[in-house]
Amino acid sequence: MTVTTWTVERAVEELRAAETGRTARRPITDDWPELDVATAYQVQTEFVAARGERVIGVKLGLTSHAKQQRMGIDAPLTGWLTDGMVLAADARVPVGELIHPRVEPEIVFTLGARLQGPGVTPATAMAAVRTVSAGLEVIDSRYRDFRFTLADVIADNASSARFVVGDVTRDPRELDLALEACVLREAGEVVDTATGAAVQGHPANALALAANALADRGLALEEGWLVLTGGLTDAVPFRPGHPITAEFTHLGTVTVG
Ligand code: 0L1
Ligand code: MG
Repeated sequence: MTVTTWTVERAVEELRAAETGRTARRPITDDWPELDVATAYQVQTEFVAARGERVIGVKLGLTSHAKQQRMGIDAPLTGWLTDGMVLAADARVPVGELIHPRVEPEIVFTLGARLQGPGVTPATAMAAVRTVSAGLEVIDSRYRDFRFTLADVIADNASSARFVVGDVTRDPRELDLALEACVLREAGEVVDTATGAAVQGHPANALALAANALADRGLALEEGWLVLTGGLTDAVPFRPGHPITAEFTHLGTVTVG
């Protein structure tokens, strides 16, 4: 009989192998059912560190009802953004480096001040925001068929892969981000619509949530960082030759092709 011991290091190796080998695996919790949320965040930190890239921000995942329902998980989570994940505007999705990418529209904050919980409110969160932009996130679960538990997806850095931020920057105090509308198109056809209210009622709530969740681990959001507040709609499977475009009311249009 072979007894396999699971550790944070082992989980990181398995996820890294799936990512670099472009081979989706079964959920880690199938083999390590004891993996809890706190340990999963340790895996996440080490998994991201293994990329050898610079952390430039934070993403929230599963902040909208549409995404929670689709993934069968009713709790938001955070992940790390690195400089290696950035795509230029109108960039091609690097399908040769990914497993099964999906694309989702995001409202993106750039922070003008450090934001540290606990006790961050939506108002104090927004006071730390320098600008708001539109974005598209390319997610790519390292798990087969995007099937996972909350602990699995936390360990997998919230399915992070790539993202693009639009070149329109606005002062968020000039806009009602709950009412900011987004039309998502695939190859020109409308596939979904949403407003910023889909993100926890208002993206400011997601930002406060991120600051307070990081504080539980002794961490903070740093000045200059980007925060992807979570997909407004469900993510659309990316098909080469079918560009995905998010058109926002005031934040401009972002495309990946
Ligand atoms: O950005 C996201 O909302 C992704 C969170 C992880 C769940 C998923 O893979 O959709
Ligand atoms: Mg997202």
